[in-house]
Amino acid sequence: MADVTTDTARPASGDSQELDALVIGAGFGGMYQLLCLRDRLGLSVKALEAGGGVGGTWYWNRYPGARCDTESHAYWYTFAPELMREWEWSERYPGQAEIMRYLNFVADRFDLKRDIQFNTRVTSAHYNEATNRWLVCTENGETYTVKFLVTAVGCLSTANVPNIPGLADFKGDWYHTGEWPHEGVDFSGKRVGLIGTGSTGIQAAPVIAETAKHLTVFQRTANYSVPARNAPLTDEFKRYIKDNAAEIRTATHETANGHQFKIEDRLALQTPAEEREKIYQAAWERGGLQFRAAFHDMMSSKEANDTAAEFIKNKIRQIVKDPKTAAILSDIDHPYAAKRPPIDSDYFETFNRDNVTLVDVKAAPIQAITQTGLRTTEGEYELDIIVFATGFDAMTGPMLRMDIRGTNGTPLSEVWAAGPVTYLGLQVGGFPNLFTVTGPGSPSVLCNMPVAIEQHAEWISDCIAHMRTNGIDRIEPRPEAVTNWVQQVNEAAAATLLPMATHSWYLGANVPGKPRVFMPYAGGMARYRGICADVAAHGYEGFVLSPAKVPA
Ligand code: N01
Repeated sequence: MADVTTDTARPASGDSQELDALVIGAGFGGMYQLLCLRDRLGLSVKALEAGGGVGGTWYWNRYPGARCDTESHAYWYTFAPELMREWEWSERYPGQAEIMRYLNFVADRFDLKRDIQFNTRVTSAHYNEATNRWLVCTENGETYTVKFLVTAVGCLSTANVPNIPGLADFKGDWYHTGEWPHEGVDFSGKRVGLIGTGSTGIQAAPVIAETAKHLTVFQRTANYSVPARNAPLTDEFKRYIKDNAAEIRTATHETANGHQFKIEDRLALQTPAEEREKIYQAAWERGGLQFRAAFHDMMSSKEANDTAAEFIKNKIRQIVKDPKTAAILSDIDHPYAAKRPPIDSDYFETFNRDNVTLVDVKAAPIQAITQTGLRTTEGEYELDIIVFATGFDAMTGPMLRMDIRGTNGTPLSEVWAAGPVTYLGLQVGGFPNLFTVTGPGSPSVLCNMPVAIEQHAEWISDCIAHMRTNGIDRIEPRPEAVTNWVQQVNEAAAATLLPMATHSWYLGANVPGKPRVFMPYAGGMARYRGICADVAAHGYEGFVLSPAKVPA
């Protein structure tokens, strides 16, 4: 067992604060977990948050065009009916600023901020087997000794800035979208280079193009996108939300992705071509992520998926006037929605602007960033600003950047060396009383996040309540339960087309050297919810529950 007093988790100064529980993070997940543990269980608990305010992902991702891809009436907390009555969204998809207002409203409404310590980054968490406590250290040198540790660190909170030679010499300014300056960035009169065409780049490009002198989009992998069709909510729809809040909540609990819409039962391959085209056209006009729900076989049959892929590729060719640009944008190498499908507001239309250029960096890779711009194998592009919309070290990155050690001082990085292994995405073997909100192995990023978060936070607090009622002090998964769950995660992914996007961040393929393992559980949120409920109903099957040690 590691001696926690002699390693990096040693208190730097002063006494360690003792609490029942500590939550790391104060985004959607951390805020609700804090509320559950403090207000429902009555624990002494605090949340530590690296940012200067609540919001998590939304606190950091302030890039131009940042907006949620989930419709607002499904992107909120549903645990309190009064909250759903009191809050009113203004648009079909909430923008970053409105989500921040919402999360601050919730934090104030439930007086959460008094137990959140901001500007506090956790650097390490070491488990002490003798005391059955976690010793948690922060960058500021504070330490906490807690029985329960819950990480709510988000799945997409570790920015991935690619290691392109020469970045340090660049004389202009550069930014990663996930660490955007609070004061914003003025693009007017500037030559801007945007690297990355995932959901973020696709949201940002049209907005940057509005004010930049010139925008050059560097595309490595062409991507699908469907119009979002964002618009202000009508009074009638706002009334519908208020009158049907409970039904909307139930719907999000019953669907595979935690959205309010169901995946249609009909099959693309059994639908006559003309009718299928009409269905896709209607879904295109309606807009949004619901496009992928148009047919049941879209994510399980490549042939069915091809019909959706071809429909979108044709749309790109119709929208983009320059045939060469249209060809590069529509040369997509993976099935539709095998990578997270973006939705957009005028993304493809942006390439019809005089001040926007597309550069294919798959054909001519980026070689270096120079003092004055960026060089590919085909030439140099003069730039004043570079925007990296290059994604995140997703799911495992936020956990592994902390020095987390379990029993015997074993580092989490060692246990996850070949990819994340968890039981239900909730716990890791050998890390007792450590819970992960939307951890790898749970539906997480394949689900509408607040829905996944509420289920996790409630399951975790129910589990801790069960422990307290039954004199149980320690919980961790059995090795065979972990092995079995990892197999289920793999099988669930294999039953879909998701692994066919071999360069996706779902597989960790966007970060050099990261193990290629499909990380989220693709079996569907509704099914997962049932599995977790069954596990709890059967006395936390698959977990080892140990009573408090009798003093010697
Ligand atoms: O990141 P990504 P993202 N040279 O990893 C490219 C969520 N989200 O921030 O595909 C050149 O998807 C990379 O190219 P390739 C959502 O879950 C939600 O866009 O690796 N290019 C790709 O094009 C989403 O999936 C919302 O070949 C490089 C891009 O950068 C997740 O966040 C909004 C490169 C990265 O795409 C991440 O999306 C936005 C290099 N060296 C995002 N390295 C809402 O719902 C990377 N790329 C609001």
